[in-house]
Amino acid sequence: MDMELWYTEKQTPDFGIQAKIGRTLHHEQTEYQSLDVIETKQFGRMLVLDGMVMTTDQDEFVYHEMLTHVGMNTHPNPKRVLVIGGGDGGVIREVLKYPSVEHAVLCEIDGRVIEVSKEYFPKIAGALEDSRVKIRVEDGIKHIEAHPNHYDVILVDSTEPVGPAVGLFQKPFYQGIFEALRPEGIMVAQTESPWFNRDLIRRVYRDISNIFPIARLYTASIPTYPSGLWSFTLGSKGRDPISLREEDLQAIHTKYYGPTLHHALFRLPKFVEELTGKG
Ligand code: AAT
Repeated sequence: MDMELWYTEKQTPDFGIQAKIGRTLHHEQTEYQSLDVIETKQFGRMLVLDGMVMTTDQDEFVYHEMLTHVGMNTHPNPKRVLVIGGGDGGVIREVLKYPSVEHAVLCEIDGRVIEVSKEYFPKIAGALEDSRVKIRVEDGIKHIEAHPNHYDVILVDSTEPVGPAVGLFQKPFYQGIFEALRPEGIMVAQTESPWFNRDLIRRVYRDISNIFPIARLYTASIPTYPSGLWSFTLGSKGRDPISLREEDLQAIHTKYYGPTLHHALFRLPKFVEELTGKG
């Protein structure tokens, strides 16, 4: 009889997902978290931090494109871009698709995530070798404080709000991001599941709309993340992503994001729109 091995993530105390797995390719306890790379039959290699799915070979494109392109396309001329977290390099790969980008800084607290991703996820982490990329292994909160009026776009690709990522979901951090952005600056943060993290989304949306003149919430379908529906919160000092014309949007090679989707994104399902206080 063939042995079947299954990975389970308890996404809430009462609900989870399972994936049939092959080999475990890597396991270690870093200074910050446990780090695993496992082979799944359905989604290919999977990066797991503290028992939570961070990315998989098959569906990574959705998350990385959607965290990146809405903000990058809304900014008229993004030259300096900062990614906080995101040690796998997926968001950096998407950022580098814009010819205007001169510097793409990756600020990841755990250097081991970067090294292990380079080894096991070459299609995701390969972009980290590009000469426009600068890697800083440090806390995103400290990096933001040290760079006032410096960046055009800041993308927050963080773990769930536990351990070192707790501060990345709090108002002083968003205020710091506002100050680290130049005029016309835009931020986008991953903000968890509209099913399981409703209070968090409501609070982050309120904080960002109190700091930035424009705040927008949008979602994407990511099968390996809790509930499969994921949210992103955008803050802008300048342009509103809703008011872009189709000709303002750049032709970027993507698999999920595109100009038609860009405009549809802000028509939210009612139970999600409610979280913005406008539903
Ligand atoms: N690209 C998708 C993968 C991630 S990884 C998020 C990264 O944020 C982790 O590598 C973690 O080490 C890093 N991180 C956590 N706290 C900080 C901090 N304070 N400063 C810098 N980096 C930090 C995200 C997936 C999210 C969704 C999963 N369900």
